[in-house]
Amino acid sequence: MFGLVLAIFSITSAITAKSNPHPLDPLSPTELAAVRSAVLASGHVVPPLPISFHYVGLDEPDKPDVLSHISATVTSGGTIFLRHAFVIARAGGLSHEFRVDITNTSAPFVLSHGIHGGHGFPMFTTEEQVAVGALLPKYPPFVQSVRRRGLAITNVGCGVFSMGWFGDNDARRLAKMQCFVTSTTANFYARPLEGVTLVVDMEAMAIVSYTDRAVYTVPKAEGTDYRAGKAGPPFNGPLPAPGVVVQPEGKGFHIDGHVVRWANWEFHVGFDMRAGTVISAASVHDTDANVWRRVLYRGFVSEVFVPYMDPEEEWYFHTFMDAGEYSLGVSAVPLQRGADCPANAVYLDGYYADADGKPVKSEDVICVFERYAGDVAWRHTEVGGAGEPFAEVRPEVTLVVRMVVTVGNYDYTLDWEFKTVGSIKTVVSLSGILEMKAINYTHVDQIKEDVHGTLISENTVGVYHDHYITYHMDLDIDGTENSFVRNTIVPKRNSGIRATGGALTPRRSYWTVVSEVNVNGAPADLLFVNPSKKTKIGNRVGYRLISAGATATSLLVDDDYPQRRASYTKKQVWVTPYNKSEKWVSGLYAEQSTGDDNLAAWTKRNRKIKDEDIVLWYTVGLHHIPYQEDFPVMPTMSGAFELRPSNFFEKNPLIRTSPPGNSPNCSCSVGG
Ligand SMILES: *[C@@H]1O[C@H](CO)[C@@H](O)[C@H](O)[C@H]1NC(C)=O
Ligand SMILES: *[C@@H]1O[C@H](CO)[C@@H](O)[C@H](O)[C@H]1NC(C)=O
Ligand SMILES: *[C@@H]1O[C@H](CO)[C@@H](O)[C@H](O)[C@H]1NC(C)=O
Ligand SMILES: *[C@@H]1O[C@H](CO)[C@@H](O)[C@H](O)[C@H]1NC(C)=O
Ligand SMILES: [Cu+2]
Repeated sequence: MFGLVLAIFSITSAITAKSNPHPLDPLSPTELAAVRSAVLASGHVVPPLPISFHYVGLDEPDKPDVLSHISATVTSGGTIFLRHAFVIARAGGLSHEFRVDITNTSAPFVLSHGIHGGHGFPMFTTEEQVAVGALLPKYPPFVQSVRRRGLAITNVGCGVFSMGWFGDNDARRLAKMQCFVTSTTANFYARPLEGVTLVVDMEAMAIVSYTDRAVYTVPKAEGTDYRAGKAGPPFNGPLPAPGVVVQPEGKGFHIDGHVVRWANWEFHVGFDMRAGTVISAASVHDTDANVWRRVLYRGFVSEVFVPYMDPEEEWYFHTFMDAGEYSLGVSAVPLQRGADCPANAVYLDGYYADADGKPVKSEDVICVFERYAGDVAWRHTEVGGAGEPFAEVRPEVTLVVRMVVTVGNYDYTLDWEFKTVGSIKTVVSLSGILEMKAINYTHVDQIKEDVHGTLISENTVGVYHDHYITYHMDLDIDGTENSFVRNTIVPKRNSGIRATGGALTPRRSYWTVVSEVNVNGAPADLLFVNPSKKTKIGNRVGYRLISAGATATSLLVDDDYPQRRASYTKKQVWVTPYNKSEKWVSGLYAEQSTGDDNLAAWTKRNRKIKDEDIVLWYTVGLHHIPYQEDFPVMPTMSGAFELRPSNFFEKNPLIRTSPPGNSPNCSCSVGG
């Protein structure tokens, strides 16, 4: 949510050469290095002008080319693709955009160069957040404020808080800084130096304004540290160690480069600095027809918007865009083996560019594992038929691709779960530490005014806030041209169904389904259908969207500034025609954005979405009212949605899954 950066990064020395990458493969360390040298050699930014790289990522080939590659690889070796990168770098107070050809990494060159003329700025770099923090101990008014609170400057640390946009025309790249007492507990978020706010110029690396509005008691350190060995005793009795996973026949999936094959699924796993995990070209095998059928062209988290509900001076601007301001990929952390992922997981690394443009390896940032949680995919026990009673049961085994992103205090676990029934389920789980406000109150009875949160400990308020995790889901249901259909459930009064004899049957009411192409309205199934593909008995081939909790939408007024920047959070579902450059729901330049380049602004063009290549934008939304159990660390809360085949297969595809027969002790399948 904000970056108090204490991380240490390892710079890769080992360079992995790869001869023929998949067109959607993320940039390799060699390619990242080639991008850097091409940009520096281009002459667009002449040394000694300092340049900092804020985004470097794959500029993927056009969709028809990628699709023809994917179908070509099935039969032949596939074509060799031009490899292009997209770069946003800051130099001379400007945001430079480069497109770089890195097909031959020994001879990379800049294809195009431009300067961003609109509102907003690229994501912060880790390095500038560290550098700006180093200014504070040398700033006399701040040293004075720290002393006034009876603290030593060495015991205080500050974080960079994006400051949003509140209608001003200041063209500078600014940020705010707020501070914490970092000594005596690892949980410095619980010990804010409330009342002190600095404004820093990220370009000039200078403090431009300073406020020490009021002194508040710093909450005590006792009881805040959550590290094992610091938090106890007493403890509950030990739980059995997790990760007891028995796979006597080995793993059921294969990873070839970035392509994962498992059960009836095949898909590509990529990594992007801004989005984190990118799932591409997911196809499901139709066993009856013996063909691979496309489902999802590209899916990723496009933005995580987190507005706080405290309008006071130190808090009103806490309206973070974690992807567009802090980078989810850069914030992805090494997964802890056997704890973040089970013992049977396989780990993948990610690579991104640091501020100097050099490749950074992020080790073990993605894990892939088969999950069996003791649940059932389908079952039936037959006792009523002829012959012996019998049971048929198929256990639910799924494949999970996981990343954990720690943006300052918050930890987001982002899962993509593939199911043999043909579903893709997306789960986001929130944990970590609340943003806390220091207050002089120690008991609820002392509070007479709205403190904009819950008193969760003495002198500590957990401030009300929202989380909006918006996914970009370019669905290609059995082909590119899809339509969005709403199967609305309509209650009816029985006024026409008559029994023999002419009188109405005794039923007074029922509900039925009306199909329409419309996004708003009553309870409904939302479907993505391929109008040119029908099942044998004539139903339109489709997938439906199932929300699994976390359906909050924004309650801010339309003309509130954070709401203008994230105006798309008023609706949970948006559908747009595919446009390669519309990836970032909050706009390409989200930091200090004004909302003129977000999803809601694009849709004003009123483009056709019927029988087109369409994209679903889905927001998992949570209103977060803190409770005392959220202190000193938060137990996990989750939100999810699922895309499930709906008249896509001729029948339940699980009929084609065999019972777990090779397990010697299993008696799950008797009879037939
Ligand atoms: C790549 O560039 C290098 C350096 O210019 C050149 O020697 C080499 O032949 C190029 N390779 C290909 C495949 O074009
Ligand atoms: C909070 O308490 C401290 C210590 O008693 C006091 O100095 C300060 O003025 C109080 N702050 C407010 C805003 O009341
Ligand atoms: C694609 O999106 C960009 C950015 O929103 C826009 O400038 C461009 O006009 C769009 N292209 C089409 C064909 O709609
Ligand atoms: C299978 O059954 C045998 C005999 O009852 C037992 O020793 C063994 O532990 C069982 N294996 C599993 C995986 O449950
Ligand atoms: Cu929260």
